[in-house]
Amino acid sequence: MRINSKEVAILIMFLFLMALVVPIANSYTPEVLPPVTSIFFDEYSGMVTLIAVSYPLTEGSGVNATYYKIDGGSQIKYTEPFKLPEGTHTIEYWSIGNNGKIENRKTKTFTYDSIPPTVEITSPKVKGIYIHGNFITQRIFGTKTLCIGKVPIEVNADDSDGYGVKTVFFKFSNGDTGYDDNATDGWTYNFNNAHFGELEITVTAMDKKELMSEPYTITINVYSLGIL
Ligand SMILES: [Ca+2]
Repeated sequence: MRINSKEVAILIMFLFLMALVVPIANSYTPEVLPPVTSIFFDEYSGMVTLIAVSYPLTEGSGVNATYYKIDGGSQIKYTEPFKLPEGTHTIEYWSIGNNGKIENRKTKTFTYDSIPPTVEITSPKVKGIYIHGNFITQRIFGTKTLCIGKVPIEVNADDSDGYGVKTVFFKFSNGDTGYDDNATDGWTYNFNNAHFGELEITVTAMDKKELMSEPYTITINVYSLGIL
């Protein structure tokens, strides 16, 4: 059989193309791929869901098992969504395919906060005497805090290891209200209106998940023209 130069050229071209195509085709062999695991966190219920998928979907070898660790603890086999403990935690998670391939471990940190903050009034102090907002002394007689002039209120608000306090609300028995949403100088409010006699002050704190504290109330005596 005679082979002319044109046929040789076609043959060389064919071999060249095969050399290119065959390795590409081989690199798509499904068995070499580990599964891919995704993590989902619901901040309201605190539930963590892991979903593992093997690729390619049409010829997937299937997922053998998914595992996770919370805060570097013991390895747990994932069987159903689980609840994150209160506070901030890091989850390490990975899956193993039926092909024996192990996914590289991934980590993700979440905070679960279901506990409202706590709040208390630290100033004016119980039985303190204040003039124009300055603490003067403790009362010896009488049981009630006395403020002559404005009433500077300081509050201690704490959200433990939750999302943190967002706003502190102030409510007064004369109908006044106020709030502080900037903690850089503490949680404070100045009552600076005209008032004579008993005044009930109620504070509540809201965390960044909008959970509200129990109210904290004190009753003081105020004599203020509302000008100082
Ligand atoms: Ca909280």
